[in-house]
Amino acid sequence: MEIDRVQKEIAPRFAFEGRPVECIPFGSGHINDTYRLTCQSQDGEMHYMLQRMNHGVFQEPAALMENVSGVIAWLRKKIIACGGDEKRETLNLVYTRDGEAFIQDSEGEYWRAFLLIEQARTYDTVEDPEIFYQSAVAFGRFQRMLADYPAATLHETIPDFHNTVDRLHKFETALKADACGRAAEVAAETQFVLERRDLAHTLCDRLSGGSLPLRVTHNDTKLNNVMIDDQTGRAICVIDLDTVMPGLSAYDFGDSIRFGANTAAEDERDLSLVSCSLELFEQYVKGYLEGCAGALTPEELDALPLGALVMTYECGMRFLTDYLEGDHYFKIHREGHNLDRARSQFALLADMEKKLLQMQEIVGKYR
Ligand code: GN1
Ligand code: MG
Repeated sequence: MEIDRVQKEIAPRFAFEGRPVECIPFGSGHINDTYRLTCQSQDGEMHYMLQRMNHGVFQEPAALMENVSGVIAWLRKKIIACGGDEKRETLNLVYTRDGEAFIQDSEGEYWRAFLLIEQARTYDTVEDPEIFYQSAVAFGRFQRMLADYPAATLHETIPDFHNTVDRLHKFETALKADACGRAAEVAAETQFVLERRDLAHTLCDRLSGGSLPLRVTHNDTKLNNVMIDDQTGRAICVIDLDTVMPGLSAYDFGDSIRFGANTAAEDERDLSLVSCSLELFEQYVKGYLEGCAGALTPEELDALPLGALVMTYECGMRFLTDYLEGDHYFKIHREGHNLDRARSQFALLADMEKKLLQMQEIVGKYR
């Protein structure tokens, strides 16, 4: 059984304190496989987060881990300088017994480990608007702490990650190839995507035209990529640093809205439940602008609501592309899962389109 193997072959290679005694699947990511590892020593139990990196998605694990360790070191320095708790306010890598940031096992798989942040959790849905507000402050602050990070030293872990025009081309290629014979079934969704081709260009054009600045961004700002402290209810730590790369503030803002301001789950099948909550949108705007603390230009502030539309469009398109290609990218838990996800993203986008003006008014209130 895999967990046995993890415990016997993988865990001993890392500098964990104590003896690995339990290893259980953990978290709800769509890409990597994550485990919560318990180690027992004379001093008691220690918990770690052990991850198998998705080698298909992340083609260069060494470059990826250089980014991750560089970003962690940077955050630690800033947190310590502000008198914060660097053990809880950033991820911390556990190095291997040879001092490396990751290992490759006998089957060619790549693994890495982090300290587990205790008495804190992630949320897959917004149970309380305060949590969403907290996540916004954390992502805003994250961006501010990395504002002076030497961006040129960052490797592009996934080239063209939020290049929406490129995502559109990839969708069209998948549609044409129709590798699984699913194109006919998704005619309505295809039409929805193609009717909105202009949307793919909006942010990309502003970036290439120079009106929006390139910043160091997280690029995967889902609510469940922030740890919330059980006791205080405050967001303490931004996790999932795999896609930290140069990007637009509107991407980070927009992806948070796509996931967290949705009144339904990302993969909801009952589309009547899907909508963009303007109350949650407002909470996020308030928190994000507080966290960014004046760092955004007027053009960036203007682009935030559009970021929500573009990220929702792009993500729906990515799910649909993966469905057409046979579900090789995002983990699925049921037949048609990626199609369900795509449909719910498009329902959300349709609702956002009706609310764009109101979103702009809300940003206006806090800028
Ligand atoms: C993936 O790994 P996870 O679940 O946090 C994906 C994001 C998508 C998201 C959709 C590296 O994030 O880009 O927005 O799923 N990450 C990667 O839920 O592709
Ligand atoms: Mg994640």
